[in-house]
Amino acid sequence: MKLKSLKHLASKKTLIALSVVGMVAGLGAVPSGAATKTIPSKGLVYIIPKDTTNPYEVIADNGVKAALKTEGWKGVVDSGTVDTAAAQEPAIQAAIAAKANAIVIAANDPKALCPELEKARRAKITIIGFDSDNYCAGNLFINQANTQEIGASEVDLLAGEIHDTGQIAILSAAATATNQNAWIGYMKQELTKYPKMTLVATVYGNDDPTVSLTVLQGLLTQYPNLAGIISPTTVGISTAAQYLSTHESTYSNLILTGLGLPSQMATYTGDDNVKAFELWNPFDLGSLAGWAAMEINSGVVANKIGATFSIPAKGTKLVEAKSWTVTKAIAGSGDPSNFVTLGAPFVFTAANVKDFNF
Ligand code: RAM
Repeated sequence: MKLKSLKHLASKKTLIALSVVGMVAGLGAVPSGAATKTIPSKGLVYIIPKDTTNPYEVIADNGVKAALKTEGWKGVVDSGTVDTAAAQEPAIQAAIAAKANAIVIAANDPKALCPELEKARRAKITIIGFDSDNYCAGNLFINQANTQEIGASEVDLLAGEIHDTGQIAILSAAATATNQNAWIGYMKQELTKYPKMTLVATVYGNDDPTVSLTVLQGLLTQYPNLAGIISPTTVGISTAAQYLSTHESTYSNLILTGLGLPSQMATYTGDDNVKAFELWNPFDLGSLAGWAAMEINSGVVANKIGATFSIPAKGTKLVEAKSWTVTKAIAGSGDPSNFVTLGAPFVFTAANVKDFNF
């Protein structure tokens, strides 16, 4: 498998996240001495992405559904079409009405959904956050990769490409998005290592391609000397890559990086503007969240610090056994959830971007 030859930017870990594509085995840890519990043969999980149209979210949702299907469970995807907390509330209410076993949710706001999620929790629904965390009681967040590492490595990537110098900007998603805001916080921290790089603006495209394009154009007009843009969202980076590729002569000195789907970025990677970007496999993120929903809901694993999820290597496509331990969020991050972290962010370049089908 080609994936195994990829090296992580900083820690040189292999692409574990991608090596578990098609994960079909269960998370099997059982606390020693405890009565063995198993996942019942049916269950219902509401999958609530940031919105139902974002291709990244669709892949992640499919990962959740695939995990659920393995055990005979059903996944219902329900959310709005804009990235707001209000657009997600009806889906939480629907999960309660349907007596779902669990909700797997990518929150558009860290706290605004807590009143509705609290109602769900009181109705004995297991709450699993994925992609973008909620700061609500009883939550377990399935993090795609170490939050600090994601933010810092994007800055390091860009710094290497612009020789640590120049004006830079961030093209983000929704202004309230927990994940983007957490990454941006760590980007700012990392930028203190690069005194000749100046963050001049952060703009928000709401994970809507049209809005992303409008705010990008505003940015380019206002800051004609930008050396780099970091877009920590697949919608933002793909919109920017497309725009810059059609205006390459004007912006040939502008470098774009961030978090992108390799399938959306392949055309642009290696052109004047895009040299490298990062991501993980959103399908695997969804799979892990799906397994967590079933295992926690049925009491196989507890949502407790130190509890371990493991994937026995019994799945036909499982390349590498891996276990995940429940931890706290990074100290000082302000995130009260318990965390399970999927893997590490990976760097895609012209040399490897075509090897990936997501
Ligand atoms: C976008 C979404 C999502 C984020 C990815 C990287 O698709 O904002 O939340 O994780 O980008």
